Amino acid sequence: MLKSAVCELLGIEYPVLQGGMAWISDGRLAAAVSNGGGLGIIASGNAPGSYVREQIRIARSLTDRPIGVNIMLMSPHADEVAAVVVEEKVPAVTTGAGNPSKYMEAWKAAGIRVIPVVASVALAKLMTRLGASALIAEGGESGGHVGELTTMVLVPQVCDATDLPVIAAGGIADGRGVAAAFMLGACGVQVGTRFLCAEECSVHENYKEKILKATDLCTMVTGKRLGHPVRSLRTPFARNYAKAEYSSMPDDELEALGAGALRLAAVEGDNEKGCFLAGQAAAMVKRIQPAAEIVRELAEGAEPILKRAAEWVK
Ligand code: TUI
Repeated sequence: MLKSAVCELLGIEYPVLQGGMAWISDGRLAAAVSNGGGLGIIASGNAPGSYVREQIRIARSLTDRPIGVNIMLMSPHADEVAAVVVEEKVPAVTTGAGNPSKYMEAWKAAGIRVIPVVASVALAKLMTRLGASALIAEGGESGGHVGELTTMVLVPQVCDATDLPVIAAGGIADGRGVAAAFMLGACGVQVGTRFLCAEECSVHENYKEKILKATDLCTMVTGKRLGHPVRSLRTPFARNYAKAEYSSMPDDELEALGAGALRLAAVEGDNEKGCFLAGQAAAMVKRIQPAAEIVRELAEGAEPILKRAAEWVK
């Protein structure tokens, strides 16, 4: 059985975390992942504290196992959500799209395991110094907000920069990816895109259908001009946005073009105006299946590969 320090740290069976996907990772999905032996994570996205509290309570009504909350640091409600996780005594918090330094002391004092996403060695070192419990090294193959580096080069460099457990993310959707992440020095994985097609994922059917139909070159990155690059499916919205980005459209108009597009995709399934965030591994998602089965396939799929790896050495 695939076991590592991440299992002990978080009190979970398999070293598999479900990524916090804005508008998508709710209490129901998180509970299903945790019941399957991974760590289910509720995404705060741009939602207010009251939404996050409600989802934590929903998750707790569905599982006794640990769950986590992801705090999107660019959210106008980040301060409020940061307080909610303390009040609700959430065992683990992950952060994304920024530097969580200002919250670290309060979270640690509340006994929360803090696991920031880092996209650079500098942030990995800073988070280690400030008392993070583990780090998520997320490469640009991932969906949503992306950094510059790929998983292949980021993970080993983050492992060299810290003594903390490193969880790899970005481009991992099956046991081969999990095994590769462990080979790079990680001792856990975070997976987002594959959980879009979990039975318990409440995202709109159109979203699931697009993921199932995705092929290798189906994603693209937009938003670099405004400093927030995001990877999404190559849909009419993404193409129009990319065109606008390379036009003389003023920044505020470009910003307005993107507003609300994540909700339109996840909740309304709007094929024209929605922004369908997804990682490059979308093409590797083959079917709708229970979250627990996904967790098990990821972990168990890595086992024979890691065992066989020694055969290469003569
Ligand atoms: O956060 C994510 N993925 C996301 S957040 C999101 S919501 C959103 N909506 C509109 C525009 C942008 C985002 C959708 N997907 N992943 C974690 C992640 N964090 N990836 C990269 C980073 C990151 C990048 C730079 C973390 C820290 C960082 O450093 C900032 C600093 O100040 O040092």
